[in-house]
Amino acid sequence: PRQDTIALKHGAHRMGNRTDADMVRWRSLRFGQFIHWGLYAIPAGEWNGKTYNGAAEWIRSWKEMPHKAYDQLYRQFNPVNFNPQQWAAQAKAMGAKYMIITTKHHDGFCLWPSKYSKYTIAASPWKKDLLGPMIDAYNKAGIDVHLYFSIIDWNHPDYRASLKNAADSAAGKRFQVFVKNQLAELLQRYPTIKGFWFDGTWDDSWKNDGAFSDELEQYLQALHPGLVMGSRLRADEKGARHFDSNGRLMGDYEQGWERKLPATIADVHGNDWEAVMTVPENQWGYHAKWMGHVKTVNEILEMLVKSVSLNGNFVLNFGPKADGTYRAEEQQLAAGIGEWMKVNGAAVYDGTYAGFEKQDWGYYIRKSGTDSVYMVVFNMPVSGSLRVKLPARTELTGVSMMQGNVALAPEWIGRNEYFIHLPNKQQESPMVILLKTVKGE
Ligand code: FHN
Repeated sequence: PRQDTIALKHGAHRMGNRTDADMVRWRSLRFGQFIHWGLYAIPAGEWNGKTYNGAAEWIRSWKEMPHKAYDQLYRQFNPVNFNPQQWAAQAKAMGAKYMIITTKHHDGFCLWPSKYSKYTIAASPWKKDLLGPMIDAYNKAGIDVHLYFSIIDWNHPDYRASLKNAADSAAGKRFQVFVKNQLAELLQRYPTIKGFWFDGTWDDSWKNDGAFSDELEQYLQALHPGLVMGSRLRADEKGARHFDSNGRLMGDYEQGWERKLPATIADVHGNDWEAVMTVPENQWGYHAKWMGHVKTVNEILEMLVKSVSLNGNFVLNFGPKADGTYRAEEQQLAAGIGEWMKVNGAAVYDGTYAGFEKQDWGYYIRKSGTDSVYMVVFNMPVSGSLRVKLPARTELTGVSMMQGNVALAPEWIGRNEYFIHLPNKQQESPMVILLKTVKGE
């Protein structure tokens, strides 16, 4: 093992990935749904007749939107069409195995009736808890739930981006107690949750107190053993985030892949990781007018498959409307992804890096710990012949198409290389071919 050069008290505490059952489960799920839902769904990217192109959930920070006006929106939040069973059924049909919900975004509004804040769902016309019914419905559908929690809190009087004097430091200490209380409250109220998804940890006040985030991580683990928490929570004592000052990952998985994916397996350094993706370019909360490119089913599937082929999880974001329903584009996308997953999902769940030489037609995914390797074809060659190059001392013992379970006869073309000639070169969605291999002498 590599020697650390810098002595750290609050750096990484573990070498390599977690191997316990909770983490093995998280890793096997591979496909998640992200939900950004909160007061920002009311203005939906528009204020006073003007459309704001930035992320809808950031509208409070738009100079033309007065904070006072935003902070009154809770008086209108009344999702009368919220149907948690329908939400969970849509996610399940899409093939998602876990879900991450914004309990509190940067605006500070809580979707649960927190006893530590007045700025919660309890004060809205809806009055009742939103998180509890949502978590129950998802769990009943067999979907794990993780809780998104923003450290940045635009509503809390004690939140400071930086601590400039003694009064700020005192406020900062009170704020830390508040954060700890809210997180313990969430664990106590919703004991089935599998992890926290922290965000808004980039301000100096947070980065410069590595001891606190370290202690917080350990505190939460002790309250709820097995909890999965990514690398956004902590900073080391030198202010390094995600990776400590020795380059070691802090937290259970690398959480820096936002709206981007690693290019090759070398980019993930053997760590667990997760990517989170928006449907348009950069909208998380509901925006009434999506501008620019909107990702298609096949584009999303390629990102999912690529992530799994590089040992990662992929999480697709949804931004429900203020009334509790989903926009048509998101419903159609979820249904389209689900159609493909129904036939081909076996290639995704419990998938890992295959260790085969990458080919231009697409991605290999190995079913964890087995000799089954899936080829997921996104770029069909004009020839219709897919080249497969096996690692040394590996033999191909079976080739079949997932759709219809049709056996195919590979052509040996020399050394460890084969062609798989496809009967039908047309494809409207990614084709999956299952290879059975054995290790020879
Ligand atoms: O500022 C937020 C943003 O609104 C959104 O929640 C994303 C999700 O990963 N996180 C932050 C930006 O990194």
